Amino acid sequence: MKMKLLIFVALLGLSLAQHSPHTKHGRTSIVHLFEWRWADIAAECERYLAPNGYGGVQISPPNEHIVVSSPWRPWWERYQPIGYNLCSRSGNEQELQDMITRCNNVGVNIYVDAVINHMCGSGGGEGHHSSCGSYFNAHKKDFPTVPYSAMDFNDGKCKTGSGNIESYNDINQVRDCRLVSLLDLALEKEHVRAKTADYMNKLIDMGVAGFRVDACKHMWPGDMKAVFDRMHNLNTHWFAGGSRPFIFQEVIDLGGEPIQSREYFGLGRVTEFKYGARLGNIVRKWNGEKLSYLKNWGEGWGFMPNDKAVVFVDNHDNQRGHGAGGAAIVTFWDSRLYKMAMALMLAHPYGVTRVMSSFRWDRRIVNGKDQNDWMGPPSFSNGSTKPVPINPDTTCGDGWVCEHRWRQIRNMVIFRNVVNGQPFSNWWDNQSNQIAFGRGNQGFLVINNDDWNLDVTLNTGLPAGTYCDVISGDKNENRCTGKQVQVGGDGRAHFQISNMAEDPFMAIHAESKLC
Ligand code: QV4
Ligand code: CA
Repeated sequence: MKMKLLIFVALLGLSLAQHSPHTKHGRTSIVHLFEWRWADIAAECERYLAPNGYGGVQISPPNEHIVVSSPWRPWWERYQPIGYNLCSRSGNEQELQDMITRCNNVGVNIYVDAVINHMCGSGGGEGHHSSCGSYFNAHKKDFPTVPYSAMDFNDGKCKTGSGNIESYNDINQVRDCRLVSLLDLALEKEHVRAKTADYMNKLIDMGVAGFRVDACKHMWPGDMKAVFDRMHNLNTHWFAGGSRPFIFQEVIDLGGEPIQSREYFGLGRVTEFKYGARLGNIVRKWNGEKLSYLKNWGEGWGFMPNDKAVVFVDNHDNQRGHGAGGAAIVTFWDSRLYKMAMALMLAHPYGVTRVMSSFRWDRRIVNGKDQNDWMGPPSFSNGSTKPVPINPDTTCGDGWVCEHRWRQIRNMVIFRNVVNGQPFSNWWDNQSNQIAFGRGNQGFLVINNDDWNLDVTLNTGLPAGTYCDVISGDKNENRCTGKQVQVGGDGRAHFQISNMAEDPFMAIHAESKLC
């Protein structure tokens, strides 16, 4: 009996471990540096992410991928692996290792986007048009650098006429057929399990802290478990002995499909796509939604359990109409609402938060569809990705948006670190689109998304003092560069926010208090 209990506790500990991002120094958020080169990420860890409290970086897939020339070098070519050599549009293996080392040395974790459901599209052709020039033959399903051959794919199991997923209502086809023609790996096979696990282990040994696992809806949880159970513990040069890799699984579950997020909770965290879709509707005030409805935001909205969720306002897919969420999703293109949504997410205790960092493209929406949703990162004419130049005012140049450097977003990332572990508290709303809430006695956020001014005295829960609003400015040498807030001995403070303000919200926290 006792033995059984011990085994149960051990198993629970083992699986729960893959839910921790292992972020250091009280840092809580991850940033997705979409399509950045390894050399730029290494520099960004040292010069910006560590000093500003970012806990980790989600990187684009580092493995060898197909090179697509029609359309010209789309961003999505990296979701078509042709092998596991660590040589991609972002750089080679040596640059990858240098980035992992330098980021780890300043306490910023690296999470790899692992594409293990499939290889390239069935129409990917034959030849050396891959990021390191390795030969492959999509028609014969021959990927010699792994190696994979025809018998490593699911085609025999898929029962649809096209060989592609035709209905998301049929669990078997979602998992055994091809997602948009991508050659579907047979993860039930020992050889495929061994090769995918070797790939992940190589990265773990290099020092990564975990994985964003692509297309998990399209893999059987049992097969994934077999792969993940082979994962090494994290490299003890940077992580405590016995640390399991952080796993967060891309499953798009907006409800209404037979495959549900909860099937994956045992393996790690899961992306909560309802979060950004609902939040977009709220800040846009669509369908009669209002900020006051956020009072029970989180599990109260039917989202997955807090300790299973990775949350985000937008991701690299739905910011351009791929994946899920549709037009409700707010992105850097709607910067005013975007900053507001990001502040809400970062102030609210629910989930592990991921910040999106994008590149600009020639967005051209015709009948609701972006004609240029394929466009790749800022590149030279030969297709190689441009470096990220930093302007004197700390913004990024050459088409890199760097949302993570926007003052309002960066300061809310710091806010989240300061209030970490504190309860959701002191909620106030006007039954419309003016709301406020705090996090214990450490931080307080006020938002006005109504079409009239906000003018109200609220209980902040904070100790008496003068605080800098970290949305309109910073605390700099014990002075505020933006607005100030006076909190009285009773914890109350007066707030005024114009509905015309570019940023109609304010945030104060323990570390923005003047001495
Ligand atoms: C096209 C047709 C197919 C046709 C095929 C014929 O669409 O119907 O059979 O040609 O050859 C690209 C193209 C796509 C093309 C396909 C294969 O866009 O038109 O098929 O390549 O050549 C990204 C992009 C996809 C892209 C893919 C591979 O979003 O457009 O496909 O990369 O390059 C679902 C999933 C979810 C997924 C989401 C987008 O459940 O898992 O869709 N999200 C993840 C990633 C995403 C990535 C993939 C999965 C695939 O976040 O970025 O897709 O790795 O909801
Ligand atoms: Ca599959």
